[in-house]
Amino acid sequence: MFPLCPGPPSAQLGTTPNIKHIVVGRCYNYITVVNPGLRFDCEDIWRQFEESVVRQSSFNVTVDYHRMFYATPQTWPCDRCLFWSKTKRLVHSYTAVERHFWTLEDTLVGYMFNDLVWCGQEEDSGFDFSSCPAWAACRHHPVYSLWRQASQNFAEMACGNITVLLNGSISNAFNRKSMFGSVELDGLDPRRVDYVNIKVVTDLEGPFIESCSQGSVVDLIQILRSRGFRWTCTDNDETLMILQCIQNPKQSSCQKCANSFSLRRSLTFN
Ligand code: N1C
Repeated sequence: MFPLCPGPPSAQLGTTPNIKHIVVGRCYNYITVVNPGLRFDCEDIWRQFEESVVRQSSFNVTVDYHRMFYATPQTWPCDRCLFWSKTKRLVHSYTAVERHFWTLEDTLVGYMFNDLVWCGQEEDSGFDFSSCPAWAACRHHPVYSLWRQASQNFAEMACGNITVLLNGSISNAFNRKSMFGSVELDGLDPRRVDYVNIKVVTDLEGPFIESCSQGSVVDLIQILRSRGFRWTCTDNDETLMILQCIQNPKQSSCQKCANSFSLRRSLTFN
């Protein structure tokens, strides 16, 4: 059985226009501004990527990116890895505030390919800019294959305390078919990882479907236990709730918070 993946909305579109300029530009930005001092050959990385995708004439074969990964070796410190599932938007506002966390998009490969779409053509040797296969064929989808291989590497490297952010407003917050549930969880090594810290966050106004003691999160905890991981689980972490209030201050559950801020401000200014 292969996982069926919920696709990005752009899955039916063709390769992102100007993909080469975007990827090579992001690579230079990463090694020059984001992480100065890293020595990578951005042109070579692009070449390895392009060759993997365009050499692949059949959509029935999984694209093998190992040469590109070989050109982008990267290690990261323990205690920083942040995994997520169905919380992408929130997770990136969270890491913007909690800066010690690292998601896959903070690694070079994740940074270069985030939000892009690509595929080769059956008969031609270039990218297909007019359409790419539907995400339903995801096991062989070139975008899915890259995230799968990147996610596998990311999980295998994780060490110390790691964190997982799950969405408590959907059922199956922990989904065995998701990238986290099918690839990353199995890639984690209990000898390298001290604690798995689960954070379940709901939308401010609900629905409140899953929590640390309810739904699929309980299954995740069971799997972690059986594999010998130590774990913690937190419902509605305060920082995550405040971040949601900043994005949507009119929500009624934010009013208490807003009132206490305005009270404090009036105390300061009066
Ligand atoms: O299937 P998911 O979530 O559980 O995958 C998320 C999980 C994270 O922990 C990441 O480390 O897998 C990693 N990852 C990405 O970082 C990533 N960035 C963009 C996996 N997928 C990623 N994408 C795209 O989002 C990709 O197209 C993939 O299929 C979706 C997964 O999102 P999800 O279902 O919310």
